[in-house]
Amino acid sequence: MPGLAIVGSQWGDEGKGKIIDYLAEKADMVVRGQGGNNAGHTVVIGDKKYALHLIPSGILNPGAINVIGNGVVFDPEGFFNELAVLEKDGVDTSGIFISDRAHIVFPYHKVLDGLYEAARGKDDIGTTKKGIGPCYMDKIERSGIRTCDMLDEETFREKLAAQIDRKNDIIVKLFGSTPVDKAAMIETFVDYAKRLTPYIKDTGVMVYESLEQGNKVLFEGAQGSLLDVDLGTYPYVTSSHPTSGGFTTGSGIGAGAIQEVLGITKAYTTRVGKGPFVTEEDNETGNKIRELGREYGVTTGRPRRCGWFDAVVVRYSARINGMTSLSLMLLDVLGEFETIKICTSYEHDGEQIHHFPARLDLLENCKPVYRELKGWMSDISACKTYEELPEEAKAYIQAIEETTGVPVKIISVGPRRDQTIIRE
Ligand code: 2SA
Ligand code: MG
Repeated sequence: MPGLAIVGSQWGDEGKGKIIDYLAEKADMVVRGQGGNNAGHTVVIGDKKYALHLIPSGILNPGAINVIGNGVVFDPEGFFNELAVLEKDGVDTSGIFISDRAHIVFPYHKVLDGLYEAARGKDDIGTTKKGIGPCYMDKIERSGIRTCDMLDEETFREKLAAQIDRKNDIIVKLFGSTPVDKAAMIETFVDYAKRLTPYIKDTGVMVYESLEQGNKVLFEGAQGSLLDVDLGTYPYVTSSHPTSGGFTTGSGIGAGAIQEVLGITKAYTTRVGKGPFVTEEDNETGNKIRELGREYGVTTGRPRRCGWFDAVVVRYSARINGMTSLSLMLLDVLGEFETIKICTSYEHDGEQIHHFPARLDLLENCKPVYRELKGWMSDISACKTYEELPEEAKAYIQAIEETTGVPVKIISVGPRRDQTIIRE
């Protein structure tokens, strides 16, 4: 820290929630800069498990300010549901602020998410159907509605009414589907607007001033780098920038504000939704990883596709994020494998590929080139230090450092806070 960015180095679900919660203990501020409640960040405290989607993972650490930045697409309904769960548990939620420049997700965005996906047929993206893509479409098209538009009731009513008419036109005329209820939606959102007013601030100023004061600010990435709309496996991506660059425009700070970039990496690879996945094990091995790692979506409950660690992916991720260190997650899950594989490069038509390619048709025909390592075949979930880890696990960590070019500073051997090994 002071400016520490935490990014997912694969396709999301690397365990960012756990590490952000862990590091948030020492942070003054935790900032989300992209995505929306398509994210699913799991934080385990004692025997309580929290699934956070929109609210930054710093919320479980009293004292930290939690900022939902301008680059986030903000779903009021999802926000209040999440808030209710936390408040029921006695979590102090007073330190949450929402950028006045954040775009709002409305129910028609969710309807359109479903309709666009259905229209793609077998070429669907496999979205979370949270309306994320359609909301970013409006933002880029320059017709979106922002939280600052909620602050004046009359303007908000006008803007929303006009937008609902436009969306209903598409829903009815283009898709032949049922229109959304205009009057009911306006009343619901006018009520949300009143309840949200105290949270809506110019958060860019708050983040800037906190950094100026020398505070520790943690930028919390959602999803993963390979889901970046520019740099990921397009079109099988999300509609935002889950890479370190996304934090500058997404929270209104300069690039120089980020001094460290911590890449969160699973000890294997998973992906939900469609798209190429070179090291996928769509077989017994993949099923075993899924069961041992409990690999099911936090937001949608979908089973995740599983496979071996892909160093081509993480090396690429390290480059596009400027990663300074890695946090290796879920290492304990690999404790029941005789042999563990790391993909060091791809092979395509007899040619070796070392840099992650743009072309999906090419990626789909790439074969993984593996380095095989001996598994440790033991339960490491009680290990407290690096020294306590079995030699085979240390060799695996070393191979990851070698093949990705990034030092592994944190190792996670279980979901709890005390199952975290910090290497000095
Ligand atoms: P969207 O809804 O437009 O963002 O979907 C586009 C693609 O992005 C993927 N995506 C995700 N991948 C992993 N984890 C995500 N969050 C949840 C979780 C997902 C869940 O933490 O488990 O519960 O299913 C997430 N959000 C979006 C998505 O699968 C599409 O490939
Ligand atoms: Mg997740």
